[in-house]
Amino acid sequence: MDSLDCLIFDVDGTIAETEEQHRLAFNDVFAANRLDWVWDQDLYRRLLQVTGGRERLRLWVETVGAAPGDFPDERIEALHHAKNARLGERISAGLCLLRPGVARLIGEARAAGLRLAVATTTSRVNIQALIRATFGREAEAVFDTLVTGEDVTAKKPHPEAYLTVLERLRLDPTRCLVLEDTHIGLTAATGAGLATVVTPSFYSAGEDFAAATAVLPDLGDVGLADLARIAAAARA
Ligand code: XBP
Repeated sequence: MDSLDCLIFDVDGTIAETEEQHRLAFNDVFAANRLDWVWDQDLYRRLLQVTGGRERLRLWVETVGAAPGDFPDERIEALHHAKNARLGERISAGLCLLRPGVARLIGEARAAGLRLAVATTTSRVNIQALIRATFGREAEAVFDTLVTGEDVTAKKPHPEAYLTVLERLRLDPTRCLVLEDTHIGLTAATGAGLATVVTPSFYSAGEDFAAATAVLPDLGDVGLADLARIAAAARA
């Protein structure tokens, strides 16, 4: 394709509305561990300002003023691991559907010879579970590279995840387009010099997307040619 070599997808909120399932999985694990914590949607929206489930949990423990020593790193790690296992069950049960247009665009991009990448701060097992449940294939077979939370030292809004995609696939940033859903993700992508289309999600609606190349309600009516035009206009 003339103006595009690669589409780079964020995961949570962009490929699918997964954040609500993350929230419910956290709550399941809190209850199973007799922790008197319930994250409602308003609270979770605020907690999402910290990317990474482990980091979010650590911030929460500090916020509630838990006794020092009650939550060493190993306990946070165990809770986070249990949350991802619970999330995996929810995803396998079909509770996370792809957002409109995502599967079609991925197919169109592949057919046109574009490369496909993921840049996410979520754990690798989560994207693997999501792609298995929704595409019936392994994530590594759908995307040319997956940069996940385990692959970076600085999570979004730091641009490292996007810079790592560019480096791994040896891409020219001006010939790529990012699909994101949050202000934090947009900051990470633009920080790497990438044009970005934002499709706001349940938890990010109303955030500041002024830095986006385009803001669209979803990808349902968007073809690859539309994305190529958006990328070309960003370069002009
Ligand atoms: C969104 C996130 C993630 C998930 C939690 O990432 O902030 O941290 O909420 O995932 P992105 P983990 O939008 O970059 O996909 O618990 O696996 O860290």
